[in-house]
Amino acid sequence: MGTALVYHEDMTATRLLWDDPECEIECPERLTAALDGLRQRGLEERCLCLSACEASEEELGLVHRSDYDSPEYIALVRKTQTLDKEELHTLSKQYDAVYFHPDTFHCARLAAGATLQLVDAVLTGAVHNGLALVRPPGHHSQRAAANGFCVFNNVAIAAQHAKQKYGLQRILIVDWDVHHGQGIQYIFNDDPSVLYFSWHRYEHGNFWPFLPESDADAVGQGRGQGFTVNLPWNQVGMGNADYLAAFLHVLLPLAFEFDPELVLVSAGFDSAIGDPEGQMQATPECFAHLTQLLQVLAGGRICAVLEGGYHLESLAQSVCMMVQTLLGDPTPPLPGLMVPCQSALESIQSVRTAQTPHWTSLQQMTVTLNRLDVAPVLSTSIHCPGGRSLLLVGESPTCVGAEDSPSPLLDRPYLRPTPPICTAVALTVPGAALALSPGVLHQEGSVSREETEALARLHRSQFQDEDLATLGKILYLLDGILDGQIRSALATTTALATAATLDVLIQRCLARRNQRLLCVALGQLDRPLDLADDGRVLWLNIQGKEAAIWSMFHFSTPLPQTTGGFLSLILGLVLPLAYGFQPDMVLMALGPAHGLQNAQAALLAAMLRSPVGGRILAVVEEEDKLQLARTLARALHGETPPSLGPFSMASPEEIQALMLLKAQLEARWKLLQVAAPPS
Ligand code: Q9C
Ligand code: ZN
Repeated sequence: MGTALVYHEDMTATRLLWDDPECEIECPERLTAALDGLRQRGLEERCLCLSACEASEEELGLVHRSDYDSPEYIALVRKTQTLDKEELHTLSKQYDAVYFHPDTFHCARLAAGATLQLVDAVLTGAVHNGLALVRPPGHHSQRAAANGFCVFNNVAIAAQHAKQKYGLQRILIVDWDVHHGQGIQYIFNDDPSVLYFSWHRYEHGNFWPFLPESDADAVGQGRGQGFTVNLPWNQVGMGNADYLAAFLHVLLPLAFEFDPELVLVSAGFDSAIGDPEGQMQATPECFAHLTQLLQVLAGGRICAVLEGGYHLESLAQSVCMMVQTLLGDPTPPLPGLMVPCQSALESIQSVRTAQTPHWTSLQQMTVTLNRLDVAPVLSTSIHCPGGRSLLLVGESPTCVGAEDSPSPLLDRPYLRPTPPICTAVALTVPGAALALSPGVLHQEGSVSREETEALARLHRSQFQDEDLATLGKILYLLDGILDGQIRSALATTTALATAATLDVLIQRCLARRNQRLLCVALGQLDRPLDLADDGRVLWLNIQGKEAAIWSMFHFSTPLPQTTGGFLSLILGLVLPLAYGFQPDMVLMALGPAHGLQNAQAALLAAMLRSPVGGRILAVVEEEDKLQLARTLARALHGETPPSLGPFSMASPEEIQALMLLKAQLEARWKLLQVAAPPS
């Protein structure tokens, strides 16, 4: 099971035959640049490469079927094969931002066919996921019209195919191209089986294709209401924090509630830095993170299909980022301050408001908002480790346009050799034969007895002899992660030793000059008494009934009992904090009475991997059934976590606790915001 890459060289054939500044950016080099990038980084050879075949006219007809009023669109495109240059030019001018070439029909059929092959490969289980590298793109194409360089709507055809041939009932389309895929929106406007999400440069309607239906208040029609989700960007210069905020606060809550069986990505990279069309600022690494966040959905069944992307270097790097993430490589760190801009927050707020009538996960948040007595913010000037400048309350930055040359941001050597990717497991349970997945290894090494004892001295009373042996093994795992020898690890501890173990691990991390450590402690694990509050450790305890806040770095929150509440906790609190803090590693400890179900623990671990590049050490008490350890080890290793079960709405108490905490922490952790502060 791996990643498919679907391509055919013939798709480089179509090109612009006359002068047209608007269309010249859609050039054959887009495909060769992307493919060269994949080859140079050794990514192509790690994929299952499939050679694209043309879609049949019957398959194209899944979307481009004729009706009584309009002439046959497919026949019209077929005819372009025989037209001369002048006739092609004349026909092209009848559409908005389109050019035809004698090879257009062949290329467009290959593009649609490649997309169908990818969906077949994923839905038959031949691969986990994949990318179709295609030209021409598809998302602007409409039932009987070419538009915006698009001839046939590759992704829409694939969605219809998945419904018809495989009986799928819920398909999510994520369109991260910088333009609105209005073609996809029209095709599924009244269809509740396809959830279409698009963000796009909009500038209050002043950017192509200048449509009112690209705004946030277009939500679909009839039974399809709420299944079109538009997030219009009203300024250029949106960056990594803005894109992440959109995923955490808009797309993912709805996607979890929708519970798709397949995710199709209209993967346009004109939303990346350097692109002349988009003028945005998101760096290529951002697409690794967006991809990994989607991997928890639909059992990891992701089919990405190239749409736009016109800065060749930025396009190639972004494609590589996506493919290496599909292959399971850890996410690289995201550069930049994790602070969404004012305009992005306004857009996020407007789409959440427009979608609230249609989504329980958004309704639960507004129920208590009005009744919330927001306590005064603790402090607005917090020491910031690592010398990064801090923004104070109310200071959301405004977005800036792309610099003339994005090269400083494209030149970073973020394609380091990939460290060995493995998850190590150390178990205290004697003889526990834990059937592990490939790539998950049993680890028997240990830090020396002397060193372990020295580290444990402060907590000596709490360590029995056998606990010390366990501690030595766990410290060995921790060192392995810090040294980059292993990616993530799981260890079991004996009863009562978890809290003391956690203390020692924290001290060890700090002593090893870790810049920042995120501790997620579940259950009855008290905050270590000597825990420094200098911003190097972010301590989040999930337990009990009440939220408590000691500082901007130390706080606790109850464990929600509903799936809705649990998802809000992860998407609305834990991940924004983790992305804002940018830790070097995560310690995740499941202590006494943690109350987490296996699927919840797995989802938490799986999603924490993204902000920390996979560097997680999980510690579990051995009383927990071994099934928990197994599920957790798999999630740490990158397998898609099991489903949480049916969506249940959060209780008012759960939301109240979450909102209170968020309201106080927002001053320091700007990614928590879901609305723009009053300006
Ligand atoms: N400067 C795709 O990315 N021209 N199509 C807009 C605004 C049309 C984009 C002009 C852009 C079409 C697939
Ligand atoms: Zn585009």
